[in-house]
Amino acid sequence: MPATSFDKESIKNTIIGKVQRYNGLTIEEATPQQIYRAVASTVRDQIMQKYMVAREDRKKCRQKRLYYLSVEYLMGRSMYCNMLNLVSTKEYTEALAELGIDIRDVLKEEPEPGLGNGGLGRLAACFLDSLSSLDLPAMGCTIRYEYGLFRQKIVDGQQVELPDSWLDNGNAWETPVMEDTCEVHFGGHVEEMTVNGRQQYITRDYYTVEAVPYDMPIVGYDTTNVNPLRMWSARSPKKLDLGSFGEGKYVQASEEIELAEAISKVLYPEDKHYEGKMLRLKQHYFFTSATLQYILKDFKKMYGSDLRKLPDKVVIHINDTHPGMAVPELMRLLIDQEGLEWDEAAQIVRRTIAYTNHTIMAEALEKWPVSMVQQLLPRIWQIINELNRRLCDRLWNQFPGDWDRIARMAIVSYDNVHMANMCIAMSYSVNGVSRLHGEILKEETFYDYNLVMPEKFSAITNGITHRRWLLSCNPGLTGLIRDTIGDKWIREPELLSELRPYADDAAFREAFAKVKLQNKERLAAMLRERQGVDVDPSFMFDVQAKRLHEYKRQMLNALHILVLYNRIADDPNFTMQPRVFFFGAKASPGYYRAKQIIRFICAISELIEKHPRARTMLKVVFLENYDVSSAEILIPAAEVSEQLSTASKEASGTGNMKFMMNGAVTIGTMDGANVEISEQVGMDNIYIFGMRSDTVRDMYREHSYNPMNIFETNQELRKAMTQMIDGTLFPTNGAVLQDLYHSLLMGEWGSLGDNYFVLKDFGSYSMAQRRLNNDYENRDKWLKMAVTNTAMSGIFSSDRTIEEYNEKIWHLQKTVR
Ligand code: 26Q
Repeated sequence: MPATSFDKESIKNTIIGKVQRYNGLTIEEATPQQIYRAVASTVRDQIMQKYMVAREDRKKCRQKRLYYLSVEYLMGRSMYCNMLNLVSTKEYTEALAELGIDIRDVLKEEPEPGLGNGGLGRLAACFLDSLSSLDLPAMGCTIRYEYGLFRQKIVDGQQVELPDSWLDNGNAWETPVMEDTCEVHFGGHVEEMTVNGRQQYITRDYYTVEAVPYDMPIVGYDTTNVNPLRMWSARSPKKLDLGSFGEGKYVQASEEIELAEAISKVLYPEDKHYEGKMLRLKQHYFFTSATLQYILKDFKKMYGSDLRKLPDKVVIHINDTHPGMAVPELMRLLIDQEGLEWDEAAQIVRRTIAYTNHTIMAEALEKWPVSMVQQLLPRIWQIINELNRRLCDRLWNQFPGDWDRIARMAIVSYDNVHMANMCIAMSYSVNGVSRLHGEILKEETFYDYNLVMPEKFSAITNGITHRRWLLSCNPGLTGLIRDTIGDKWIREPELLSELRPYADDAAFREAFAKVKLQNKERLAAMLRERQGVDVDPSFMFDVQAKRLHEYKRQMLNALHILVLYNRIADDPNFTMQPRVFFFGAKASPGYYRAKQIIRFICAISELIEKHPRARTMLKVVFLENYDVSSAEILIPAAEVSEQLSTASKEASGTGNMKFMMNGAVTIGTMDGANVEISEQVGMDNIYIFGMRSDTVRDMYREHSYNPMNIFETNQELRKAMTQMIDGTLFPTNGAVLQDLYHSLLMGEWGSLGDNYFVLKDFGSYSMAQRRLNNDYENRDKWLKMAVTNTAMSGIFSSDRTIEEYNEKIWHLQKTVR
């Protein structure tokens, strides 16, 4: 094995040399960005050595390979995790220190690739880390958006969106792979003809977009295994020629180029809200087609031209339905390019593709207007139509006359292509992301499919990489755990449970509390620097950080804070544990109500600041631009984790796991993975409140819920809600939150309002908060709970998740060397 770990001296010399060669400068003269680039390049050299070994291993072992397709990969910064996985953090930290550089200043220079919205994208990133660390052969595939998720600023208590141009200084980790550039075709029309007795389909008058791949190496923890993340960038095949300039066609030519390149320009900021936008469909097909072309090319190079062996050597996993065009695209390539018959091709597809569902929210289930698919992808449309015809034939035989059922299960119905139905019908595995979510998929969302093909359905609970979400982001706690139980848990995170007995060890608890306090101070310093806000680290730190959505119920939290404020303001004798409530949340720019909720939170924050006594016990901080990097500071500082989704709505949640692992205690509903968290820690170490998911589903079915009944009986809640519109929060304009207020009390389409049961669950939430507040006063009791949470979090490592996917779905062999 080649020497891949650098010692301190060689790291120092390499960095000095690179700054000299790249910039012609000494270390003292170089800017922080120049130093960052030199260090990144040094780390990359080390990874590239391993990458070469990994590619040789792959050629030798000829194992099956996983392609994980996702329109989002929320990677976060790479430098520190790469050092960690190279087991070189100490060497780099010391080498830089000897050059007079604080490693933290270097790390800050890295722009964060925010190529995702939230949970689904971050899950894909955790999966890559675990795949590499577990020596499994895989390639991540996505779009190389020039602009990631918008950067958020709060101006006058409102969200303002700014573009995220993360590529301005280049991306230190990627390499273009020009030789794998391929063409993706759009539009045109299909001509049918018979050639040598076989029906052929040729598309004419299409336009071409080139797909250029950029690979980012993902190194595993203490292994030579490196897997690429392949990011496809769109490029026009047209080059600006000066001739056309003279003919006055310059503008037209440059417009065409821009249209092609628009495909990978920007990530859509909508999370769980479907809109049939042409450009989005182009994005999805663009990266899926490029990926599939590459998969077949690589397969043929490695294993020859017998594509019937594809399912033995390739598994294509689609992260939700967004890459679902992989189904008809693989059919197209197998039939039109490789000359297979329909049935053969369909069988290969059904043995190669696996699908994960991430949401049951009806408005997020992807469907595309037939007219759009027809126009943009005429051959793909033919294939989808034929898939649908054959599926409906089969269903008709099985359920003669049952039109309703067939319409629910059809790929094409009511002039739309239903992506989930296509993915279920044409894949060999459909999985949910927590036990509860898996059950709901079978019992409700995909009830009919589960009846017909129950063997496909499973549930695999999500996970998070403990390397980023504990080792890297919480060095204090990592050090304490190492000193206490050694470091076997780093490879086998479930061994964190060896910490459990230490919950009863007073000295350990104090050490644990000391680490938490340091992390709170670190967060306080960041807030002072970034937002000019002062928080007192002796307050309890309570955090709700996730995308802004009505179903996640930031409203429940906000209304409760307003109730606490009123208790203080109305009763001079009222006291409580001083607490800071942190919110981190981006709202989709077009989601009016979500933006109103941000205004509500910011207005409560101001109201409290104006009250001299409330201010001594209560504070609300809206953390701007919540992203992976700020999560890495925020989560280790949290003592309370707010997981408030309406039961049945949050498929899993993964933030809940990150908080737990870092010793925060959860207050939450029995939803998604909260259910399994409560089983791990036991009901004494979590605050569960609210309706259970079966009750929620019954209430929806019965249309019987009327929030007005609660509004009329709960005085505290009524007062807080009234303050939304009576000028308390917005003295000059009482109407600001009118719509939000009304949404809680008045409904539309058969609902009587409050679609997510905020009022219904308020009483139970408020009681749970009361218990939590009292328990926090008992320091020993609280710390025992916190320690227990960290100790029982090992099962939520994405290493466990990936092992489960591999056992149940992928069946990959670990690389041996
Ligand atoms: C699709 C088509 C058109 C427009 C938008 C979309 C779209 C985009 C993003 C639909 C859904 C998403 C994102 C979904 C998501 O992040 N789901 C979360 O996935 C996590 C990982 O499994 C779970 O933990 C969360 O519970 C779930 O909400």
